[in-house]
Amino acid sequence: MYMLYKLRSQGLAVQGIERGDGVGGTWYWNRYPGARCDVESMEYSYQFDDALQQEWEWNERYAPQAEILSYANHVADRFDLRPNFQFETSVESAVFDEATSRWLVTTSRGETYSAQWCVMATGCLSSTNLPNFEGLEDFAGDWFHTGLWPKAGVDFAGKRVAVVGTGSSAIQSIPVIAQQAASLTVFQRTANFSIPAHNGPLAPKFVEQIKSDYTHFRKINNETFSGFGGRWRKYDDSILAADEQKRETRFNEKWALGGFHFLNSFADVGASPDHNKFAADYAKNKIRGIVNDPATAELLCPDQVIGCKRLCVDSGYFETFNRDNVKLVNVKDNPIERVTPKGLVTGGEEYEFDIIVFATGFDAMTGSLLSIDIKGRNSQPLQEKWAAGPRTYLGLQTHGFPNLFTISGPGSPSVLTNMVVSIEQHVNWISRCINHMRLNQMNYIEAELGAEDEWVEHNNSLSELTLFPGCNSWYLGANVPGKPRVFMPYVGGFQNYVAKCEDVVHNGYKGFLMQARA
Ligand code: N01
Repeated sequence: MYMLYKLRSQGLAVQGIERGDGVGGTWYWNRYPGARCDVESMEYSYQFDDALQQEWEWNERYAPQAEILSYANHVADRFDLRPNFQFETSVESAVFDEATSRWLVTTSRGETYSAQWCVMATGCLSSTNLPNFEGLEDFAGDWFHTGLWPKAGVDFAGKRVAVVGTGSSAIQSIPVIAQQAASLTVFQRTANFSIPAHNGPLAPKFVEQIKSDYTHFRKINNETFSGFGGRWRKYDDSILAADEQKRETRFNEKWALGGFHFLNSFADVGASPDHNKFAADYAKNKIRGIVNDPATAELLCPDQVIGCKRLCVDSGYFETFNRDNVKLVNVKDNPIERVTPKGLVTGGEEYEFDIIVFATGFDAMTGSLLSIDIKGRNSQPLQEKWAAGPRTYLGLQTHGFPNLFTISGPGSPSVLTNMVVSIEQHVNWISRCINHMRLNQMNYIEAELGAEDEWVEHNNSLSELTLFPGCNSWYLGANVPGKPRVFMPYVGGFQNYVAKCEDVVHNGYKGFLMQARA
Protein backbone atom coordinates (compact mmCIF):
# COMPACT_ATOMS: atom_id res chain seq x y z
CA MET A 1 0.00 0.00 0.00
CA TYR A 2 2.77 2.42 0.90
CA MET A 3 4.70 1.57 -2.30
CA LEU A 4 1.62 2.32 -4.37
CA TYR A 5 1.00 5.57 -2.51
CA LYS A 6 4.61 6.66 -2.84
CA LEU A 7 5.06 5.90 -6.54
CA ARG A 8 1.69 7.39 -7.39
CA SER A 9 2.65 10.59 -5.60
CA GLN A 10 5.83 10.67 -7.73
CA GLY A 11 3.61 10.83 -10.82
CA LEU A 12 3.84 7.22 -11.95
CA ALA A 13 0.92 5.16 -13.16
CA VAL A 14 0.74 2.31 -10.64
CA GLN A 15 -1.27 -0.90 -10.73
CA GLY A 16 -1.55 -2.92 -7.53
CA ILE A 17 -2.50 -6.57 -7.85
CA GLU A 18 -3.82 -8.41 -4.80
CA ARG A 19 -5.08 -11.95 -4.31
CA GLY A 20 -7.45 -11.09 -1.45
CA ASP A 21 -10.66 -9.12 -1.86
CA GLY A 22 -9.30 -6.42 0.41
CA VAL A 23 -6.11 -4.87 1.77
CA GLY A 24 -4.14 -5.99 4.82
CA GLY A 25 -1.91 -8.85 3.62
CA THR A 26 -0.90 -10.98 6.62
CA TRP A 27 -3.67 -9.37 8.66
CA TYR A 28 -6.23 -10.12 5.98
CA TRP A 29 -5.41 -13.85 5.81
CA ASN A 30 -4.43 -14.72 9.39
CA ARG A 31 -7.79 -14.34 11.12
CA TYR A 32 -7.37 -17.31 13.43
CA PRO A 33 -8.58 -16.89 17.00
CA GLY A 34 -6.04 -15.09 19.16
CA ALA A 35 -4.09 -13.64 16.18
CA ARG A 36 -2.29 -10.56 17.36
CA CYS A 37 0.90 -8.71 16.61
CA ASP A 38 3.79 -9.36 18.93
CA VAL A 39 5.40 -5.99 18.24
CA GLU A 40 3.73 -3.25 20.31
CA SER A 41 0.97 -1.34 18.54
CA MET A 42 2.49 2.13 19.01
CA GLU A 43 5.53 0.82 17.10
CA TYR A 44 3.85 -1.45 14.54
CA SER A 45 2.36 1.23 12.30
CA TYR A 46 3.33 3.55 9.46
CA GLN A 47 5.45 6.58 10.25
CA PHE A 48 5.42 8.21 6.80
CA ASP A 49 2.50 10.51 7.58
CA ASP A 50 2.35 12.35 10.87
CA ALA A 51 -1.39 13.09 10.68
CA LEU A 52 -2.04 9.37 10.23
CA GLN A 53 -0.03 8.35 13.26
CA GLN A 54 -1.59 11.12 15.34
CA GLU A 55 -5.19 10.33 14.45
CA TRP A 56 -5.15 6.53 14.73
CA GLU A 57 -6.06 5.21 18.17
CA TRP A 58 -4.70 1.82 19.23
CA ASN A 59 -6.49 0.19 22.15
CA GLU A 60 -4.11 -2.43 23.44
CA ARG A 61 -0.38 -2.80 24.00
CA TYR A 62 -0.36 -5.54 21.34
CA ALA A 63 -3.00 -5.03 18.67
CA PRO A 64 -5.30 -7.91 17.70
CA GLN A 65 -5.62 -8.94 14.04
CA ALA A 66 -9.04 -7.27 13.58
CA GLU A 67 -7.69 -3.92 14.77
CA ILE A 68 -4.67 -4.05 12.46
CA LEU A 69 -6.93 -4.98 9.57
CA SER A 70 -9.14 -1.96 10.40
CA TYR A 71 -6.00 0.17 10.42
CA ALA A 72 -4.97 -1.16 6.98
CA ASN A 73 -8.45 -0.33 5.67
CA HIS A 74 -8.26 3.11 7.22
CA VAL A 75 -4.93 3.73 5.44
CA ALA A 76 -6.41 2.51 2.13
CA ASP A 77 -9.36 4.88 2.48
CA ARG A 78 -7.41 7.83 3.81
CA PHE A 79 -5.00 7.79 0.86
CA ASP A 80 -7.62 6.61 -1.63
CA LEU A 81 -5.58 3.55 -2.58
CA ARG A 82 -8.37 1.14 -3.57
CA PRO A 83 -8.89 2.48 -7.11
CA ASN A 84 -5.29 1.50 -7.94
CA PHE A 85 -5.70 -2.09 -6.75
CA GLN A 86 -7.11 -4.97 -8.66
CA PHE A 87 -8.39 -7.35 -5.97
CA GLU A 88 -9.15 -11.08 -6.16
CA THR A 89 -6.40 -11.42 -8.72
CA SER A 90 -3.20 -13.45 -8.58
CA VAL A 91 -0.06 -12.81 -10.56
CA GLU A 92 0.78 -15.98 -12.47
CA SER A 93 3.84 -14.88 -14.38
CA ALA A 94 6.21 -11.94 -14.74
CA VAL A 95 8.51 -11.99 -17.75
CA PHE A 96 11.24 -9.47 -18.56
CA ASP A 97 11.13 -8.22 -22.14
CA GLU A 98 14.69 -7.35 -23.10
CA ALA A 99 13.69 -5.39 -26.20
CA THR A 100 11.77 -2.82 -24.16
CA SER A 101 13.29 -3.38 -20.68
CA ARG A 102 9.75 -3.85 -19.41
CA TRP A 103 8.01 -6.52 -17.36
CA LEU A 104 5.01 -8.34 -18.75
CA VAL A 105 2.88 -9.35 -15.80
CA THR A 106 0.08 -11.84 -16.43
CA THR A 107 -2.70 -12.40 -13.92
CA SER A 108 -5.22 -15.11 -13.11
CA ARG A 109 -7.81 -13.02 -14.98
CA GLY A 110 -5.81 -13.50 -18.16
CA GLU A 111 -4.74 -9.87 -18.43
CA THR A 112 -1.16 -8.86 -19.15
CA TYR A 113 0.25 -5.59 -17.85
CA SER A 114 3.39 -4.04 -19.30
CA ALA A 115 5.39 -2.17 -16.67
CA GLN A 116 8.73 -0.40 -16.57
CA TRP A 117 9.25 -1.46 -12.99
CA CYS A 118 7.84 -4.40 -11.14
CA VAL A 119 7.82 -4.45 -7.34
CA MET A 120 7.12 -7.73 -5.58
CA ALA A 121 5.45 -6.96 -2.25
CA THR A 122 4.42 -10.56 -1.84
CA GLY A 123 5.27 -10.92 1.86
CA CYS A 124 7.63 -13.16 3.79
CA LEU A 125 5.02 -15.39 5.45
CA SER A 126 2.25 -15.54 2.88
CA SER A 127 2.64 -18.92 1.20
CA THR A 128 1.13 -21.49 3.57
CA ASN A 129 2.90 -24.74 4.35
CA LEU A 130 0.46 -27.63 4.58
CA PRO A 131 2.29 -30.93 5.07
CA ASN A 132 1.31 -33.55 2.55
CA PHE A 133 -0.74 -35.70 4.95
CA GLU A 134 -2.14 -38.77 3.25
CA GLY A 135 -5.93 -39.04 3.53
CA LEU A 136 -6.65 -35.37 4.23
CA GLU A 137 -9.22 -35.26 1.42
CA ASP A 138 -11.19 -38.03 3.16
CA PHE A 139 -11.44 -36.30 6.55
CA ALA A 140 -15.14 -36.09 7.37
CA GLY A 141 -14.84 -33.05 9.63
CA ASP A 142 -13.59 -29.55 8.80
CA TRP A 143 -9.98 -28.52 8.60
CA PHE A 144 -8.34 -25.12 8.39
CA HIS A 145 -4.86 -23.60 8.07
CA THR A 146 -4.23 -20.66 10.40
CA GLY A 147 -2.79 -18.65 7.51
CA LEU A 148 -5.93 -18.98 5.36
CA TRP A 149 -8.59 -18.57 8.00
CA PRO A 150 -12.21 -18.19 6.79
CA LYS A 151 -13.65 -14.70 7.05
CA ALA A 152 -16.81 -16.00 8.69
CA GLY A 153 -14.79 -17.52 11.53
CA VAL A 154 -15.03 -21.04 12.92
CA ASP A 155 -17.46 -22.17 15.62
CA PHE A 156 -15.61 -24.50 17.97
CA ALA A 157 -18.43 -24.83 20.52
CA GLY A 158 -18.98 -28.45 21.50
CA LYS A 159 -16.35 -29.69 19.03
CA ARG A 160 -13.41 -32.05 19.43
CA VAL A 161 -10.52 -30.05 18.00
CA ALA A 162 -6.92 -30.86 17.00
CA VAL A 163 -4.20 -28.25 16.57
CA VAL A 164 -1.13 -29.44 14.66
CA GLY A 165 1.97 -27.35 15.37
CA THR A 166 3.30 -25.28 18.26
CA GLY A 167 4.76 -22.19 16.52
CA SER A 168 3.53 -18.60 17.01
CA SER A 169 0.18 -19.16 15.30
CA ALA A 170 -0.58 -22.23 17.42
CA ILE A 171 0.64 -20.60 20.62
CA GLN A 172 -1.69 -17.66 20.03
CA SER A 173 -4.72 -19.70 18.97
CA ILE A 174 -4.55 -22.62 21.45
CA PRO A 175 -5.62 -20.64 24.57
CA VAL A 176 -8.61 -19.18 22.72
CA ILE A 177 -9.72 -22.41 21.03
CA ALA A 178 -9.41 -24.26 24.34
CA GLN A 179 -11.95 -21.91 25.92
CA GLN A 180 -14.48 -22.60 23.17
CA ALA A 181 -14.04 -26.25 22.23
CA ALA A 182 -15.33 -29.35 24.02
CA SER A 183 -11.82 -30.76 23.84
CA LEU A 184 -8.52 -29.71 22.34
CA THR A 185 -5.60 -31.98 21.46
CA VAL A 186 -2.31 -30.31 20.57
CA PHE A 187 0.13 -32.25 18.36
CA GLN A 188 3.64 -31.03 19.12
CA ARG A 189 6.71 -31.95 17.08
CA THR A 190 9.10 -29.39 18.55
CA ALA A 191 8.47 -27.56 21.81
CA ASN A 192 8.88 -23.80 21.53
CA PHE A 193 9.96 -21.05 23.87
CA SER A 194 7.34 -18.43 24.55
CA ILE A 195 7.49 -15.28 26.65
CA PRO A 196 4.33 -13.75 28.13
CA ALA A 197 3.05 -10.69 26.27
CA HIS A 198 1.54 -9.03 29.36
CA ASN A 199 -0.96 -7.50 27.00
CA GLY A 200 -3.51 -5.00 28.26
CA PRO A 201 -5.21 -1.71 27.48
CA LEU A 202 -2.93 1.14 26.47
CA ALA A 203 -2.68 3.83 29.10
CA PRO A 204 -3.90 7.18 27.65
CA LYS A 205 -1.00 9.00 29.34
CA PHE A 206 1.55 6.73 27.62
CA VAL A 207 -0.11 7.28 24.23
CA GLU A 208 -0.21 11.02 24.80
CA GLN A 209 3.44 11.07 25.73
CA ILE A 210 4.47 9.23 22.56
CA LYS A 211 2.22 11.28 20.32
CA SER A 212 3.65 14.49 21.76
CA ASP A 213 6.95 13.54 20.12
CA TYR A 214 6.32 10.62 17.79
CA THR A 215 9.37 11.61 15.73
CA HIS A 216 11.68 10.91 18.64
CA PHE A 217 9.91 7.63 19.43
CA ARG A 218 10.32 6.49 15.80
CA LYS A 219 13.93 7.60 15.75
CA ILE A 220 14.97 5.58 18.80
CA ASN A 221 13.22 2.51 17.39
CA ASN A 222 14.74 2.96 13.92
CA GLU A 223 18.20 3.04 15.46
CA THR A 224 17.88 -0.42 17.00
CA PHE A 225 18.91 -3.84 15.75
CA SER A 226 15.29 -4.88 15.12
CA GLY A 227 13.42 -1.62 14.51
CA PHE A 228 11.48 -1.73 17.77
CA GLY A 229 11.86 -1.47 21.54
CA GLY A 230 14.22 1.52 21.47
CA ARG A 231 12.89 2.84 24.78
CA TRP A 232 13.85 -0.28 26.71
CA ARG A 233 17.26 -0.62 28.20
CA LYS A 234 19.67 -2.93 26.40
CA TYR A 235 22.34 -4.26 28.70
CA ASP A 236 25.89 -4.51 27.47
CA ASP A 237 27.31 -6.79 30.16
CA SER A 238 28.06 -10.48 29.78
CA ILE A 239 25.89 -13.27 31.07
CA LEU A 240 29.01 -15.25 32.02
CA ALA A 241 30.36 -12.46 34.20
CA ALA A 242 27.13 -12.24 36.21
CA ASP A 243 26.56 -14.24 39.37
CA GLU A 244 23.42 -16.29 39.89
CA GLN A 245 21.60 -13.55 41.76
CA LYS A 246 22.31 -10.94 39.10
CA ARG A 247 21.13 -13.28 36.36
CA GLU A 248 17.92 -14.01 38.24
CA THR A 249 17.24 -10.30 38.84
CA ARG A 250 17.88 -9.44 35.21
CA PHE A 251 15.78 -12.30 33.82
CA ASN A 252 12.96 -11.40 36.20
CA GLU A 253 13.05 -7.81 34.96
CA LYS A 254 12.89 -8.74 31.28
CA TRP A 255 10.33 -11.50 31.84
CA ALA A 256 8.10 -8.96 33.59
CA LEU A 257 8.54 -6.58 30.64
CA GLY A 258 7.40 -9.37 28.32
CA GLY A 259 7.93 -10.25 24.66
CA PHE A 260 11.18 -10.38 22.73
CA HIS A 261 13.03 -8.12 25.17
CA PHE A 262 13.87 -11.16 27.26
CA LEU A 263 16.67 -11.91 24.78
CA ASN A 264 18.25 -8.57 25.70
CA SER A 265 18.71 -9.55 29.34
CA PHE A 266 22.47 -9.57 28.68
CA ALA A 267 24.55 -8.54 25.68
CA ASP A 268 25.57 -12.08 24.80
CA VAL A 269 22.57 -14.37 25.30
CA GLY A 270 23.09 -15.54 21.71
CA ALA A 271 26.88 -15.81 21.80
CA SER A 272 27.15 -19.57 22.36
CA PRO A 273 25.06 -22.47 23.69
CA ASP A 274 26.88 -22.05 27.02
CA HIS A 275 25.84 -18.41 27.29
CA ASN A 276 22.34 -19.19 26.09
CA LYS A 277 21.75 -22.03 28.53
CA PHE A 278 21.16 -19.66 31.47
CA ALA A 279 18.31 -17.89 29.69
CA ALA A 280 16.90 -21.15 28.29
CA ASP A 281 16.96 -22.80 31.74
CA TYR A 282 15.20 -19.80 33.27
CA ALA A 283 12.45 -19.97 30.63
CA LYS A 284 12.08 -23.74 31.10
CA ASN A 285 11.73 -23.31 34.85
CA LYS A 286 8.93 -20.84 34.18
CA ILE A 287 7.13 -23.58 32.18
CA ARG A 288 7.63 -26.06 35.02
CA GLY A 289 6.25 -23.47 37.43
CA ILE A 290 3.09 -22.95 35.36
CA VAL A 291 2.15 -26.42 34.11
CA ASN A 292 0.76 -28.64 36.87
CA ASP A 293 1.40 -32.04 35.33
CA PRO A 294 5.19 -32.66 35.46
CA ALA A 295 5.20 -34.96 32.41
CA THR A 296 3.33 -32.39 30.28
CA ALA A 297 5.61 -29.63 31.57
CA GLU A 298 8.72 -31.59 30.51
CA LEU A 299 7.24 -32.20 27.05
CA LEU A 300 6.62 -28.46 26.71
CA CYS A 301 10.23 -27.63 27.61
CA PRO A 302 12.21 -26.98 24.42
CA ASP A 303 15.50 -28.76 23.93
CA GLN A 304 17.01 -26.13 21.64
CA VAL A 305 18.67 -22.78 22.15
CA ILE A 306 16.31 -19.92 23.07
CA GLY A 307 15.91 -17.47 20.16
CA CYS A 308 17.11 -19.94 17.52
CA LYS A 309 13.60 -20.58 16.28
CA ARG A 310 11.60 -17.40 16.27
CA LEU A 311 10.58 -16.65 19.83
CA CYS A 312 6.84 -16.77 20.53
CA VAL A 313 4.92 -14.27 22.62
CA ASP A 314 1.79 -15.55 24.33
CA SER A 315 -1.19 -14.81 26.49
CA GLY A 316 -1.81 -17.84 28.71
CA TYR A 317 -0.32 -20.54 26.44
CA PHE A 318 1.33 -22.76 29.05
CA GLU A 319 -1.55 -22.19 31.51
CA THR A 320 -3.90 -23.72 28.92
CA PHE A 321 -2.36 -27.16 29.51
CA ASN A 322 -3.80 -27.10 33.05
CA ARG A 323 -7.32 -27.22 31.62
CA ASP A 324 -9.20 -30.51 31.85
CA ASN A 325 -10.23 -30.33 28.17
CA VAL A 326 -6.67 -29.93 26.80
CA LYS A 327 -4.21 -32.69 25.98
CA LEU A 328 -0.68 -32.64 24.53
CA VAL A 329 0.49 -35.36 22.13
CA ASN A 330 4.18 -35.61 21.33
CA VAL A 331 4.70 -36.42 17.65
CA LYS A 332 8.46 -35.96 17.66
CA ASP A 333 9.23 -39.67 17.71
CA ASN A 334 5.91 -40.81 16.27
CA PRO A 335 5.12 -38.44 13.39
CA ILE A 336 1.54 -37.97 12.25
CA GLU A 337 1.15 -40.93 9.89
CA ARG A 338 -2.03 -40.02 8.08
CA VAL A 339 -5.41 -38.39 8.26
CA THR A 340 -8.43 -40.72 8.38
CA PRO A 341 -12.12 -39.89 7.88
CA LYS A 342 -12.35 -39.62 11.67
CA GLY A 343 -9.11 -37.89 12.62
CA LEU A 344 -5.33 -38.31 12.86
CA VAL A 345 -3.11 -41.35 13.36
CA THR A 346 0.17 -41.18 15.25
CA GLY A 347 2.09 -43.96 16.96
CA GLY A 348 -0.46 -46.44 15.62
CA GLU A 349 -3.26 -44.72 17.57
CA GLU A 350 -6.23 -42.96 15.94
CA TYR A 351 -7.44 -39.70 17.53
CA GLU A 352 -10.93 -38.59 16.53
CA PHE A 353 -11.87 -34.98 15.79
CA ASP A 354 -14.57 -32.74 14.37
CA ILE A 355 -12.09 -30.01 13.40
CA ILE A 356 -8.36 -30.06 12.61
CA VAL A 357 -6.42 -26.79 12.70
CA PHE A 358 -3.11 -26.87 10.87
CA ALA A 359 -0.85 -24.24 12.44
CA THR A 360 1.98 -25.57 10.29
CA GLY A 361 3.46 -22.31 9.11
CA PHE A 362 4.72 -21.01 5.80
CA ASP A 363 7.12 -21.55 2.93
CA ALA A 364 8.85 -18.44 4.23
CA MET A 365 10.54 -15.62 2.36
CA THR A 366 10.81 -17.32 -1.04
CA GLY A 367 7.54 -19.31 -1.27
CA SER A 368 5.34 -16.59 -2.71
CA LEU A 369 8.00 -15.31 -5.12
CA LEU A 370 8.81 -18.75 -6.45
CA SER A 371 5.16 -19.65 -6.91
CA ILE A 372 5.04 -16.98 -9.63
CA ASP A 373 6.66 -17.89 -12.94
CA ILE A 374 9.26 -15.10 -12.91
CA LYS A 375 11.65 -15.02 -15.86
CA GLY A 376 14.49 -12.51 -16.15
CA ARG A 377 17.09 -11.82 -18.81
CA ASN A 378 17.70 -14.69 -21.24
CA SER A 379 14.38 -16.14 -20.03
CA GLN A 380 16.08 -17.42 -16.90
CA PRO A 381 13.50 -18.61 -14.37
CA LEU A 382 13.89 -17.30 -10.82
CA GLN A 383 13.25 -20.88 -9.66
CA GLU A 384 16.43 -21.88 -11.49
CA LYS A 385 18.53 -18.98 -10.24
CA TRP A 386 17.46 -19.66 -6.64
CA ALA A 387 17.57 -23.45 -6.86
CA ALA A 388 20.27 -23.62 -4.17
CA GLY A 389 18.71 -20.80 -2.13
CA PRO A 390 17.89 -17.11 -2.69
CA ARG A 391 20.62 -14.77 -3.91
CA THR A 392 20.07 -11.02 -3.78
CA TYR A 393 21.89 -7.75 -3.42
CA LEU A 394 20.60 -6.09 -0.22
CA GLY A 395 17.39 -8.11 -0.53
CA LEU A 396 16.26 -5.49 -3.03
CA GLN A 397 17.21 -7.00 -6.38
CA THR A 398 18.62 -10.19 -7.86
CA HIS A 399 21.13 -10.16 -10.71
CA GLY A 400 19.62 -11.14 -14.05
CA PHE A 401 16.22 -9.66 -13.17
CA PRO A 402 16.52 -5.97 -14.07
CA ASN A 403 13.89 -3.45 -12.95
CA LEU A 404 12.45 -6.01 -10.51
CA PHE A 405 12.47 -5.07 -6.82
CA THR A 406 11.52 -7.11 -3.80
CA ILE A 407 10.16 -5.54 -0.63
CA SER A 408 11.59 -7.27 2.45
CA GLY A 409 13.16 -9.86 0.19
CA PRO A 410 15.60 -12.55 1.34
CA GLY A 411 18.92 -10.94 2.21
CA SER A 412 17.24 -8.01 3.99
CA PRO A 413 16.53 -7.79 7.75
CA SER A 414 12.77 -8.25 7.20
CA VAL A 415 11.49 -11.01 9.50
CA LEU A 416 14.12 -10.28 12.15
CA THR A 417 12.66 -6.79 12.57
CA ASN A 418 9.50 -4.79 13.01
CA MET A 419 8.09 -5.53 9.54
CA VAL A 420 6.36 -2.17 9.09
CA VAL A 421 9.61 -0.33 9.70
CA SER A 422 11.51 -2.57 7.27
CA ILE A 423 8.79 -2.26 4.63
CA GLU A 424 8.82 1.53 4.87
CA GLN A 425 12.60 1.62 4.57
CA HIS A 426 12.48 -0.50 1.41
CA VAL A 427 9.66 1.54 -0.10
CA ASN A 428 11.56 4.75 0.57
CA TRP A 429 14.72 3.31 -0.97
CA ILE A 430 13.00 1.91 -4.08
CA SER A 431 10.94 5.03 -4.74
CA ARG A 432 14.00 7.25 -4.36
CA CYS A 433 15.91 4.99 -6.74
CA ILE A 434 13.17 5.08 -9.37
CA ASN A 435 12.89 8.83 -8.98
CA HIS A 436 16.64 9.17 -9.48
CA MET A 437 16.48 7.11 -12.66
CA ARG A 438 13.60 9.08 -14.06
CA LEU A 439 15.33 12.38 -13.34
CA ASN A 440 18.38 11.07 -15.16
CA GLN A 441 16.44 9.57 -18.09
CA MET A 442 17.40 6.03 -17.16
CA ASN A 443 15.09 3.07 -17.46
CA TYR A 444 17.26 0.07 -16.58
CA ILE A 445 18.65 -1.04 -13.22
CA GLU A 446 20.20 -4.36 -12.36
CA ALA A 447 22.14 -5.62 -9.34
CA GLU A 448 25.69 -6.46 -10.40
CA LEU A 449 26.75 -10.07 -9.97
CA GLY A 450 29.88 -9.19 -7.96
CA ALA A 451 27.91 -7.00 -5.54
CA GLU A 452 25.34 -9.75 -5.11
CA ASP A 453 27.98 -12.42 -4.50
CA GLU A 454 29.66 -10.24 -1.89
CA TRP A 455 26.36 -9.54 -0.17
CA VAL A 456 25.41 -13.23 -0.06
CA GLU A 457 28.84 -14.10 1.29
CA HIS A 458 28.63 -11.33 3.91
CA ASN A 459 25.18 -12.55 4.96
CA ASN A 460 26.28 -16.17 5.20
CA SER A 461 29.39 -15.39 7.19
CA LEU A 462 27.41 -13.23 9.64
CA SER A 463 24.78 -15.91 10.17
CA GLU A 464 27.49 -18.49 10.84
CA LEU A 465 28.59 -16.37 13.80
CA THR A 466 25.14 -16.78 15.35
CA LEU A 467 23.26 -19.71 16.85
CA PHE A 468 20.60 -19.56 14.10
CA PRO A 469 22.00 -22.35 11.90
CA GLY A 470 21.72 -24.80 14.81
CA CYS A 471 18.00 -25.58 14.74
CA ASN A 472 15.36 -26.44 12.15
CA SER A 473 13.66 -23.08 11.72
CA TRP A 474 11.73 -21.56 8.85
CA TYR A 475 14.45 -18.85 8.74
CA LEU A 476 16.56 -21.64 7.19
CA GLY A 477 13.77 -23.15 5.11
CA ALA A 478 14.09 -26.28 7.27
CA ASN A 479 10.31 -26.59 7.74
CA VAL A 480 9.64 -27.32 4.06
CA PRO A 481 10.83 -30.71 2.79
CA GLY A 482 13.40 -30.33 0.01
CA LYS A 483 13.92 -26.59 0.49
CA PRO A 484 17.62 -25.58 0.44
CA ARG A 485 18.94 -24.90 3.92
CA VAL A 486 20.08 -21.29 3.75
CA PHE A 487 19.68 -18.60 6.40
CA MET A 488 17.50 -16.14 4.49
CA PRO A 489 17.13 -12.85 6.42
CA TYR A 490 20.02 -10.41 6.87
CA VAL A 491 21.28 -10.85 10.41
CA GLY A 492 23.56 -7.81 10.71
CA GLY A 493 20.92 -5.57 12.31
CA PHE A 494 18.37 -3.12 10.93
CA GLN A 495 20.34 0.01 11.79
CA ASN A 496 23.51 -1.35 10.13
CA TYR A 497 21.56 -2.47 7.10
CA VAL A 498 20.02 1.00 6.68
CA ALA A 499 23.50 2.52 6.83
CA LYS A 500 24.65 0.14 4.07
CA CYS A 501 21.66 1.01 1.88
CA GLU A 502 22.34 4.72 2.35
CA ASP A 503 26.02 4.22 1.60
CA VAL A 504 25.10 2.55 -1.70
CA VAL A 505 22.99 5.57 -2.69
CA HIS A 506 25.66 8.08 -1.68
CA ASN A 507 28.16 6.18 -3.80
CA GLY A 508 26.07 6.54 -6.95
CA TYR A 509 24.05 3.33 -6.45
CA LYS A 510 27.21 1.31 -6.08
CA GLY A 511 26.68 -2.32 -7.05
CA PHE A 512 23.79 -1.53 -9.39
CA LEU A 513 24.10 -1.12 -13.14
CA MET A 514 21.94 1.85 -14.18
CA GLN A 515 21.44 2.78 -17.81
CA ALA A 516 19.27 4.46 -20.40
CA ARG A 517 18.21 1.85 -22.92
CA ALA A 518 16.21 2.29 -26.05
O1 N01 B 1 4.53 -21.34 11.83
P1 N01 B 1 5.86 -22.05 12.41
P2 N01 B 1 3.60 -20.24 12.52
N1 N01 B 1 3.83 -32.56 11.84
O2 N01 B 1 6.60 -22.51 11.20
C1 N01 B 1 4.74 -27.73 13.05
C2 N01 B 1 4.91 -15.17 12.21
N2 N01 B 1 3.79 -15.01 13.08
O3 N01 B 1 2.49 -19.94 11.58
O4 N01 B 1 8.91 -26.89 14.74
C3 N01 B 1 3.77 -31.95 13.02
O5 N01 B 1 6.56 -21.20 13.38
C4 N01 B 1 6.14 -27.21 13.29
O6 N01 B 1 6.91 -28.16 13.95
P3 N01 B 1 8.55 -28.07 13.87
C5 N01 B 1 6.14 -15.37 13.06
O7 N01 B 1 7.25 -14.82 12.42
C6 N01 B 1 3.73 -13.84 13.72
O8 N01 B 1 3.27 -20.59 13.89
O9 N01 B 1 8.88 -27.82 12.41
N3 N01 B 1 4.03 -30.64 13.19
C7 N01 B 1 5.82 -25.96 14.11
O10 N01 B 1 5.58 -26.27 15.45
C8 N01 B 1 6.21 -16.86 13.12
O11 N01 B 1 7.44 -17.38 13.49
C9 N01 B 1 2.74 -13.61 14.59
O12 N01 B 1 9.03 -29.35 14.36
C10 N01 B 1 4.36 -29.95 12.10
C11 N01 B 1 4.51 -25.48 13.47
O13 N01 B 1 3.96 -26.59 12.77
C12 N01 B 1 5.81 -17.20 11.70
O14 N01 B 1 4.74 -16.31 11.42
C13 N01 B 1 1.79 -14.58 14.84
C14 N01 B 1 4.43 -30.53 10.83
C15 N01 B 1 4.74 -24.36 12.50
O15 N01 B 1 5.26 -23.28 13.19
C16 N01 B 1 5.33 -18.59 11.48
O16 N01 B 1 4.53 -18.99 12.60
C17 N01 B 1 1.85 -15.78 14.16
C18 N01 B 1 4.14 -31.90 10.73
N4 N01 B 1 4.22 -32.54 9.56
C19 N01 B 1 2.87 -15.98 13.28
N5 N01 B 1 4.79 -29.57 9.94
C20 N01 B 1 2.73 -12.29 15.22
O17 N01 B 1 2.33 -12.16 16.30
C21 N01 B 1 4.93 -28.44 10.64
N6 N01 B 1 4.69 -28.67 11.94
C22 N01 B 1 3.22 -11.12 14.48
